[in-house]
Amino acid sequence: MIETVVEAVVADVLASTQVIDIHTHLFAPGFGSLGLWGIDHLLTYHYLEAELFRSAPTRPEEYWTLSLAQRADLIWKTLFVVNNPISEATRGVIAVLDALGLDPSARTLQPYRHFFREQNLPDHIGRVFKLAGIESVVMTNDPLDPEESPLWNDLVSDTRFRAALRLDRLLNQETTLTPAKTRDFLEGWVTRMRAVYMAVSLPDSFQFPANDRRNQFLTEAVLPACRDLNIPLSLMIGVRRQVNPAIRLAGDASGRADLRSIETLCREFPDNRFLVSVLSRENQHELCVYARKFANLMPFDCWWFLNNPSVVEEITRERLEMLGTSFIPQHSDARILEQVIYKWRNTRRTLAPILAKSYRLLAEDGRAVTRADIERDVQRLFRTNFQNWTSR
Ligand code: HDL
Ligand code: ZN
Repeated sequence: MIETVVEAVVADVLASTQVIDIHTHLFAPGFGSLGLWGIDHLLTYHYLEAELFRSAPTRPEEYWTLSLAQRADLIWKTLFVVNNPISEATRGVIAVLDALGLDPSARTLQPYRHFFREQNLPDHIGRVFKLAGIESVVMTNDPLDPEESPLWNDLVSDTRFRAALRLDRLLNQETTLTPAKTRDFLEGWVTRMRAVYMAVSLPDSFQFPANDRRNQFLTEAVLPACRDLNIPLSLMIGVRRQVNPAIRLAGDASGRADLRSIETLCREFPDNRFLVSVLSRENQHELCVYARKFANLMPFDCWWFLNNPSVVEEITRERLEMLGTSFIPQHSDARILEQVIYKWRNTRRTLAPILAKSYRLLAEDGRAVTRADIERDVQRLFRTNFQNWTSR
C-alpha cells in the first residue's frame, strides 16, 4: 500500500472498530443521578474548572457558592466566549456540540440546555456511544460509597456498562475491616457487581514491599482475591491528591513514582495479572521496559494529564516500538457521558498517523501490510487485549 493509502486505511479501520473503554467514571442509567450528562455537567468538568481559575478573577470560594448553571455560564463565558477554546478540554466540548449537530458558537448556553432537556437518556446513551464508536465502558464502582452502595440492591443491569471494583477507600483510608474480612468482602462484591477487575489509584510515594497497612491488605486480601477470582488488579500510580484542596476535584497533581514496586509485585505474584497506568510522563519508558520483563503486566492508557496528543504520541510510539501491539492504548476517563465523543475522536485522530508510520517502516523494511493485518492490530489494541486480560 502506498503512503496515503495506508493512512486512509488505518483511519478507516480505527473509525470502524468499536472500542471497549476500560476506565470511566460513567454510570449505567440504573444509577440515576450518579450518571452525569448534558451541557452544565460538561462545562463544570474539573479539567475546565482548573482552566477557569487561570482566566477569570473568580476565586474558588466564590465559585463554589454559585449554582451548577451559574458555574457553567461562567465557564462558557470565560473559556469559550472571552477566550478561544483551544485547550484539549475546551475543544472537546466544541467537538461534542458539533457531533450532536449543534452550532458550537452560541454566546449563551440556552440553545444547548433546550437540546439536552429534549433528550431521552437511554436513547441518548445509544446515540452517544455510536458517535464515539464504543461498544461498552467500564465504570468505577465503590462499594464503600454510601451513595452508590444501596443502588446495587435492585439494579437493572445494562451490558454496555461493566463494573470495576475501586479500592481507594479500602486501601488508602482507614476502615474497620481486617485483611481476612476484606478478602470475603471483596469476593462478595466482585460476584455481585460481576466486576471485570479491581482497581486502585496510588500516590507517587507508593512502595511495595513496605511495612504498612496498604501492603498488608494488598498481600493478604486483594491479590489473593484477584487470583482466586481470576481477575486483574489495576494499579494507577503517581497521583498527588489535593495539592490544592480549594479547587476540589481539580486539585490533584502528579508525581514520578518508584516503579520497582511494580517489578516486585509482578515477580512475587506471577499468578496475578496487572493492568498498570502511571501518571508521570517520566515513568512511561520504564513502564515499557517492565512490560518486556513481565508478561503478567499490561500497560494501559495515557492517563489524565497525559491524555494530550503531544504526550500520547510519544507514549504510544515507544510502546509500539518496544511492545508491538501487546498493550492497551487508551481509556477515556470520561466523567460526563458525552465526553466519550471527543476523547475517542482525539484518540483515533492521534493514533492514525502513528500506526500508519509503523506500517510504512515495515513496508520499507520488506513487508507491506494488508487491510486485514491492520484490522487484526486494531482489534487487539481496542478490544482483545482487554478481553483476554479480564476473561481468562
Ligand atoms: O483516580 C482516577 O480514576 C482519576 O482518573 C481521577 O478520577 C481524575 O479526577 C480524573 O478524572 N482524571 O481524568
Ligand atoms: Zn479515572
